Order: sequence, then structure tokens, then C-alpha cells
Amino acid sequence: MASLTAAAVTIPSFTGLKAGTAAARVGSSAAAGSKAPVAMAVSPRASLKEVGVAVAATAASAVLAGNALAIDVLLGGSDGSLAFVPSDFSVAPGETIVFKNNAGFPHNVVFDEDEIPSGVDASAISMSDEDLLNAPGETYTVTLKEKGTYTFYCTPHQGAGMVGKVTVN
Ligand SMILES: [Cu+2]
Repeated sequence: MASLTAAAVTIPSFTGLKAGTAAARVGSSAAAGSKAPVAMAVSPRASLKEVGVAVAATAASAVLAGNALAIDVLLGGSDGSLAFVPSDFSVAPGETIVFKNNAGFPHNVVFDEDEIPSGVDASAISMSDEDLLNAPGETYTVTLKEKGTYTFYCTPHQGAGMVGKVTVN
């Protein structure tokens, strides 16, 4: 793996044709290499058990999602405004908030650590500053459990007024 990686790094000094061939070989070798150890490390019995747990977890969350309330918040107004739509709303504790890329992206959703209920970890409910939603319809979903008021903003457009407030009550 190490030597293949080194070959990939030196590709710019090769001709285009050679670079393409090297890249393809690195890709397929890496894929085969990452698959084999997993298959060997997990016995058939263990993998079956893990699959069972995964299926149970998926079923449970599907039931929860079916019963829970949810609210959609558009990122960017259809009129071209750089805003959350709606920008001030209320949800119940645990209600799903779906931020959906609409217009004027890239956008993201970052909660202000100074304007959320004490004890809540802002980083746990925020996208990272560098993480942006670039494609139409892309979503960021979050649930807030602690009651109180939370302020959030979009990093690229905070200066343009793309800020919002959600009250959990
Ligand atoms: Cu934005």
C-alpha cells in the first residue's frame, strides 16, 4: 500500500497515459486490499450477529421517525434571499429539524455556542465551519432535546444576515 501511494504522488511527472494507468491500478488494489482483511477478521457467526443488530436498530429508528414530528427549514429563500425560511420557529423536544438546501448555496448550519441552552454542546448539533451543502436538495438534520432558545447561522452568509432562531418548548 505504501509503495502504491508513493507511485500516485509522483504521477504528475509521468505522461497522461501512464498517470491514468497508475491511478486505476492504485484504485483497484486499494479496494481489494481494504476488503480482504475485513472478511478474514469477522467470522460468519459474528457477522450474522452484527447484521441482526443493525436490522433491529434500523427498524426502531424507522418507527421513531414515523411517529415524530418534523419541520423543514429552507436554506436560501426562493426569492433569492440569503436566509433561513422560516428563520424563527418553535419545535418540540426531539422533533426533527430538516435544513434543506434551496437557493443561493453553499450554506451550512452552525449553532452559536454562546446562544444555546447551557450544557448543550454546540459542536454536537452543528455542521463544521468548513462543511458546506453545495447541491440542491441536500439536507442537514438535527434534533434538539434541551428546552430553550438556540441561535444558529450559516458561515458563508452570516454577515449577510443568514441567521435563525429556534425555540424548543
Ligand atoms: Cu448560507
